[in-house]
Amino acid sequence: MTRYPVDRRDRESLRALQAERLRETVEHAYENVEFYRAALDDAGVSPSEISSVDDVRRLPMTTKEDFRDEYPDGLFAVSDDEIRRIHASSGTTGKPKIVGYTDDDLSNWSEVVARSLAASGVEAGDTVQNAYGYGLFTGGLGLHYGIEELDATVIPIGGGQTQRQIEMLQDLDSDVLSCTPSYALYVAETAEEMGIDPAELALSTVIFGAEPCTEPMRAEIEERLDVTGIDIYGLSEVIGPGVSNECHEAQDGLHIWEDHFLPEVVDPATGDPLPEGEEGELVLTSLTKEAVPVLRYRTGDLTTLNYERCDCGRTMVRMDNVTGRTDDLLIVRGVNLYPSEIESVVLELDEVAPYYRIDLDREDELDRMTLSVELDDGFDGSRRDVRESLRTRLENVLSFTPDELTLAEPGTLARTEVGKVQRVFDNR
Ligand code: DLL
Repeated sequence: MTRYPVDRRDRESLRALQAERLRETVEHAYENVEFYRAALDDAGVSPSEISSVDDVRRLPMTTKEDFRDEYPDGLFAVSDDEIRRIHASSGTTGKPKIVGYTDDDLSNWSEVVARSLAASGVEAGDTVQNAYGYGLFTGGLGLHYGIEELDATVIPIGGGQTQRQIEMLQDLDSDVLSCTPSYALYVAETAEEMGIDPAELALSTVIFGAEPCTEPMRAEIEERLDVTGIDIYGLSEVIGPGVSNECHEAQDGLHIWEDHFLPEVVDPATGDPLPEGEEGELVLTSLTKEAVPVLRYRTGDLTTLNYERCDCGRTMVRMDNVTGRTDDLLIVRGVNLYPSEIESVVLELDEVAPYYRIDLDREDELDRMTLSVELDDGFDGSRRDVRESLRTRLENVLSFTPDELTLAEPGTLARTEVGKVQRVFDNR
């Protein structure tokens, strides 16, 4: 009997637990973090007034800038000697966001990751090859301890060394690979180059996260590696991987582990909560965190919430998979575009490989976009036709045509072996 069975608890008792934990979290933050005390005082909210889940709406919001302003540990709520581990998320600019964990935080984290793995279909005794980066990034160690918590076997290989990675997959018959979606594709591609059919590997599941993955990209991973592709979501400021996870039974949205994280979806422009089912920015409040509690953290990730009962039996709310962030929005000559929308259009075409890049420049005060798309291995058709159908599709679906459309030879666009993939280069 697994220690992580499907959680079917009724929502009423879940909400009661959330209300109790919300109040404790607000009290803890108020008493121990100057930043929160000032913010709550400004908002005129006393922790003792928090009595229901809906009271979360009265709390002030926390942003990425707050983490940066309070660098390194201004948001810590416990003394240094209670901090057992530090992680950091590296932004592209400025100081990283530093987060800390107490003993209890680490065990809660392992538990939510173990739950995520169980929801992914991983069982005790399975072998999981963990190809997320180890180190300050939360992916490596976050997955690692969750795998052990589930009584599965972890291969802590980390990112990179792709040929060795594939030999391990082969020699140790790994059942599960955990890595970014772009790296999963790179593993498939490298295996093919080594003369190994990736579909012949023992792998049954890829648990991908840390980056957006559109449905055509998931389909590509599932087909080439002959696996079930499962999406895991999380962010350092809230804990790391394991905030939410898809279930393998339905693969229809990611269950948020609501006994630890309270979600809301808000209008990114106004911060106002949106009704269920409307897309907006995900805002998370931690319910059990000790070292770095977060109140209404604005994740920047776009999603929707769905409270309908899932086919798998789990009662916890589902979020849509995140394919965009508020700050991903590209405004090109007045047209609003998300890179994921471009990706979906590009990947629908059989003639192209799942590699592309978007370069934005400004020339004579005008925006200029170059879209580079890689041709599929073995392509021998007409480039003109491919270019034509890409242009037509982009125009029909997004009402947008790039200024330049480059078809790159198979294998020539940069691959990411370690860390997160970058596909947009905005030089404006
Ligand atoms: O990426 C934690 C993680 C590690 C999640 C391994 C899943 C697997 P950060 O480096 O702090 O933490 O980056 C968090 O990455 O706000 C999202 O924008 C993005 N992200 C994370 N998971 C997903 C996902 C880790 N499944 C930021 N789909 C988040 C889309 C994701 N985007």
